[in-house]
Amino acid sequence: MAADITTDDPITSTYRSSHGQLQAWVDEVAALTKPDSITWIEGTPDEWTRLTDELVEAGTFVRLDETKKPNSFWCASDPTDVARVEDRTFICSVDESDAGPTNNWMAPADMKRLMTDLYDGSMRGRTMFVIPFVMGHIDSEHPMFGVEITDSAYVVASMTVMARVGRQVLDKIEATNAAYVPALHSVGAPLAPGETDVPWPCNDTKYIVQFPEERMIWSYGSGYGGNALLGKKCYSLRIASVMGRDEGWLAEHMLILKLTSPENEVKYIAAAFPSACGKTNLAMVEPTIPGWKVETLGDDIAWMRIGADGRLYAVNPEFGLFGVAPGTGWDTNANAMRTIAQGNSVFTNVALTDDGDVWWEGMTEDAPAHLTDWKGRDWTPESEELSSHPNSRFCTPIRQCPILAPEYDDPNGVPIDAILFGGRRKTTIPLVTEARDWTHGTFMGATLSSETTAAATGAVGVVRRDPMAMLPFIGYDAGDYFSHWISMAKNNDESKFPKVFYVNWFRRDEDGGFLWPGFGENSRVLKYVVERIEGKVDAVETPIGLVPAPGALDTDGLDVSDEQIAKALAVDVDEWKAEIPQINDWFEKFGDKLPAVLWTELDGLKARLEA
Ligand code: GTP
Ligand code: SPV
Ligand code: MN
Repeated sequence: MAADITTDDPITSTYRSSHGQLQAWVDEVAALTKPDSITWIEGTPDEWTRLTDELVEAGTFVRLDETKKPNSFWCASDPTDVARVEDRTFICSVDESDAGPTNNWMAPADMKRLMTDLYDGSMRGRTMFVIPFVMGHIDSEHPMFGVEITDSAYVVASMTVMARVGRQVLDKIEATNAAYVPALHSVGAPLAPGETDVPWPCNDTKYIVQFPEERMIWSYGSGYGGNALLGKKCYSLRIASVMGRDEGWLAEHMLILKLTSPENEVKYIAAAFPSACGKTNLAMVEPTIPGWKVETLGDDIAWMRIGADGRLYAVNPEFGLFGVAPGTGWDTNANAMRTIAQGNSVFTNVALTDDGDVWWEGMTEDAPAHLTDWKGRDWTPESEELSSHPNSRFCTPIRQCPILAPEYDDPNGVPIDAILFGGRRKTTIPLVTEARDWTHGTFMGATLSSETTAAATGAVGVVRRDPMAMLPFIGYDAGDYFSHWISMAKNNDESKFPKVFYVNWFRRDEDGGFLWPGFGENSRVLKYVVERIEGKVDAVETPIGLVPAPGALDTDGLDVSDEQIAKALAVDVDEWKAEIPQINDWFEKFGDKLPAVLWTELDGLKARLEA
């Protein structure tokens, strides 16, 4: 089936597509980037073996011990290429106003000129891989196809885990002459003849670019996850959010979980927390309360559409987990540990143990006596630096998750009962607050704030507004995005919509300790959410929304003082008054685009705080 091409093209290719427009694009990219050869990705186990062997040979991968992590690899990036680069990320809409005040913008023609220069010859000495992929189910009503062209074998291996890729996808694209999102990626490190490669080629110049009207992605200079695995944030959030705006659905930075009560009542919950703020952990949580069961549907991205019954249905478009490694251990996230234990995974920027396994801070209480750190240096518990980069990641197939819900395979998704917003805030934000209605819930999402994390380059621990945990991922004007959220309930039956809650696992006491134990104990908040939906427990009105009535939150068996729980739940009017001018400044950014009802929400909040 994979026939060698017989044209006078000097670049060899393993295949020529019958999809004329796709083949023309591949030819055009090859003519520009000038790779040595072109490999179309089939998605077979043999191909995975060949690729990963080559990555080991190249020094990019170290094969882990087969008895510890079968078919798995350790990888260290260039120390400068470890996270998403938000300041290098652009929404190149035709009109600048469509990118809105939260995105970087450049005119599409200017960006294309600039990047065409960068791409010219950028794949010299390398293989150009063509990865046909689909986000979500291949047999869904409207499969969401993409094709990533990349000169990075690391990206191919990672995309093979994170998305459904290969021959079957290409067959369907060709058979249906389907539209697809073209996604071009180059690490920007051409090799001169005879030049030896480095383990992690990349370029100091980086551009992560979305062309929303053309539904097209161009990425240059970085090999890191969100910058380079273009099906993930670039397609499934930035481009998909624009599609959702145009077509009446939502693409969100949300986990999806299934919660079953001791009475066997099932609820589906989606939750938006900013990067490195707890989605993977909550998606796989092991409840500490007896009889409650959580199953996983997704840990990062949810696409949500109104179903025939008027409810909001969510699917996870991804095929793998790209999770934060540090803090993941048997005590905090045993299901993630069980998932990676099955192997078939890539670990980037964690530490390597002397017996061919991986380790990171938080995996076990005691660190091994000796490690190779993420920068390849000897490491001991006495070392000054962390063994693993704070944004080091495991990349692992979601099918290996032992608590994957069977509904993961349903292309129609699951009907969402509750949406949680949350962030990392040391102060102000209580453990759980319930919105009065969808508009108030949208206000909570639109004003969501969180301390920045290592998931993006730049300062860590700085409080910023991160609306719906989508600040770096909204592919258009954020004011229009808020309007889209408001219109979802206007154009549909709000009574069938999920209830909205705002949670904060990260509030601190005077000594800097967490007030709430988090992790498995977060199941208590999930239980409260379900019991609120079912009208089984009471809540109390406060200026910011509804909070648990005394006794409504199940704290049975929790080893935390009542006083501390009260602090975690408290609505401090003075702290909230200090929040008002910040929300005001934030809203001002959006000018006329901010839905008037959000100003009304803010006015109401102000008035209630003053009362
Ligand atoms: P992205 O993949 O970047 O979108 O992040 P995520 O939201 O999936 O974050 P993840 O669940 O990987 O958590 C990031 C960090 O927060 C990890 O170090 C976790 O150990 C830590 N964390 C998660 N849940 C809790 C919690 O309930 N309490 C505390 N204190 N830390 C938590
Ligand atoms: C995030 O930063 O929110 C991630 C990791 O989930 S990345 O895919 O790199 O964006
Ligand atoms: Mn994420």
